[in-house]
Parts: sequence; C-alpha cells; structure tokens
Amino acid sequence: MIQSRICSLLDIQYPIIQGGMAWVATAELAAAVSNAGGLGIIAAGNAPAAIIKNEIEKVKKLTTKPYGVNVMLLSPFVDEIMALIVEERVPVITTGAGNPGKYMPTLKAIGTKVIPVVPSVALAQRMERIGADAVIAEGTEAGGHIGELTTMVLVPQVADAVSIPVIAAGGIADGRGLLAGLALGAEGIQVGTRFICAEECIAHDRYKDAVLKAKDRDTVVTGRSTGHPVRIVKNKLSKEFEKLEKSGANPELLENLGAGRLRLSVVEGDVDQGSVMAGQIAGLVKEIKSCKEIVEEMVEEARKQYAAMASIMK
Ligand code: TUI
Repeated sequence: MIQSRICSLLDIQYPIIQGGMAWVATAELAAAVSNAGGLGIIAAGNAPAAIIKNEIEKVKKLTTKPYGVNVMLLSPFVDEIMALIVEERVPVITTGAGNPGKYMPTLKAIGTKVIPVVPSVALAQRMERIGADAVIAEGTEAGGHIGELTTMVLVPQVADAVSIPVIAAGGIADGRGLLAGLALGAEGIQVGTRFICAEECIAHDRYKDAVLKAKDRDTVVTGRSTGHPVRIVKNKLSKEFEKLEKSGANPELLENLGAGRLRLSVVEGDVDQGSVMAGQIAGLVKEIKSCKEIVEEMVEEARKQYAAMASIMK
C-alpha cells in the first residue's frame, strides 16, 4: 500500500492514474489498470456519447474496481459526454484542454469526483475554488496537448498553492518518476506513455513499436502557432507540420492537416502519416508488459529508490 489522499479519495490501492489518451485509452486498458490497483481511465477524446457509453458498459463487465472517464473539453461532443457521465454516474472524471467550470455544479451534485488537468498555478487555484477534488499538474514533457511549464517546476508550485491533493504528470514512466512526483509534493501520479506499451492496450502494434523505438530526443511539439501545441513522435507528419509552420501557414490549414491523424496511427497503424502522440519519457519505455507488471514494478522500484535515497541522505 501507498497511503495518500488520492488512494482514499478514489478508493484505489496505488496512487497511479492512467492518462486519458484518445483512441488508446479504451475499456480494455482502463479495466486492466484498475484491476492492477490503479485508476483506469476511458478517454472520450472527440468521440460521440454513444461510443463512450459502450466503453463504459464494457469496463463495468471487465472490472468491479473504480474507473474514470477523461473528458477532452475541446471536443464537439463535450455536452453530450458530460450528460452521459451524469446518466451513468461515472465515479471519477479527469478533464483536459480547458476549464470544466461550467459542468462542476452538476457533477458535484451527483458525487462524481472531478480532477482537472492544469498547466498553471492560477488554473489549479481556480479549480480548487470551484470544487475540484484534486488536480493533475501536467508538465510539458507529456504527450499530446501540452502546457509550457515542466513537471519539475509546475508540481511543487501547484502543491504549495492548493490544499486539495495534487497528481504529478508528464515524464513519469517508472518507480523513480513515482517517487520524484511524491518528492515534489504530489500525492499521486498520472502515467500515459508507459501504458501505451501495455499488453492490454489496443493501440496498433506499429504505434507501440514507434514508442518503444523512440529515444530521448525523438518527440517534437507541433501546432504552437495554432495555439494548440501537441507533442508527437517525429515522423513524416511532424516534418510536414514543421515546414508549414516555418513558412507561416495559416492556423486553419494546420488544424485541417491534423484532423483524423491520431486515429490513422492508433487504429490503422500508419505511423508515417499519422499523429503518434507520446511524451518525452518514451525513450525510457523498452518493453511491452501487462498493466499489473507495470504498476507493481513501478511501486516496487519506488520503494527501492526510496531506501537508496534514505541511505544517501543519512
Ligand atoms: O488534454 C491533454 N492532452 C491531449 S488532448 C488531445 S486531443 C487534441 N488534439 C489536438 C488539439 C488539441 C487537443 C491530445 N492530448 N492533456 C491535458 C492538458 N490540459 N494539457 C494541457 C491542458 C490545459 C491547457 C489549458 C488545461 C487547461 C487549460 O486552460 C485553458 C483555460 O481555459 O484556462
């Protein structure tokens, strides 16, 4: 057991929350993470409510443990996804890419725990004020849509600024990362990239291989000029983006270039033309393992690292 407010808040064994990765985080992955003692998350991404309703039904068959849904606030279906969450009494939601404030009163009224991803101290404080149960402080090392600050500087500043529990995210894929998150003042961690390479993850094998092969400097940030910076593994698509952004292409053209590209890589396995979202920690991910192995090894390694550090600090 790791005792933290995140474990009691979410009724889970280990304070390890799976990242909400569109197309990747289906019921299969979410159930496997929850069964391993963490909190599995179904990502709603840009999907309509009917698809996510099916995933929720599936996850309930695959696990009796708590699970969550990640709501991507830029989705055109965000209102119907929130209505589904209320209808299904989803125990926990995480949110990304925006401010969930307008949904908060309804969610609080039915007892859904709301955990927004925040890229700054100001947003963390705002979320606490309107009733968030915890916040995920996600650094720019993370994959997908990102903020500007690193995990190292964001987590301790958020932890000092709020009283609700903080979950560290961005750049965490092993036990050292878990311990580091706790050392920075977080009470739990969110892990995305490591779980892409889980046995139970339904992402295409070529997507998983691209993450396994990626080295430390193999991710790049595209879309800064559109106001939606997204970290992906370098490939033909990222080079095309780079070229267009350098030439001052208009943001609409760039947004259009990105449309449908995540599905292309995760589902079709086109890792040249598709968007291979992953964090900078992809360089540390070397093997496909089960969620149970990933979670248990992470906790075991954190304990060993803690003991090693204690002996250095004496
Ligand atoms: O949301 C993510 N990661 C994502 S979402 C996504 S889908 C997408 N694709 C293309 C463009 C945009 C999205 C892929 N990966 N992570 C959580 C996260 N949230 N990172 C940063 C933020 C964030 C940014 C600004 C949260 C709140 C925010 O505040 C804006 C405001 O309204 O104050």
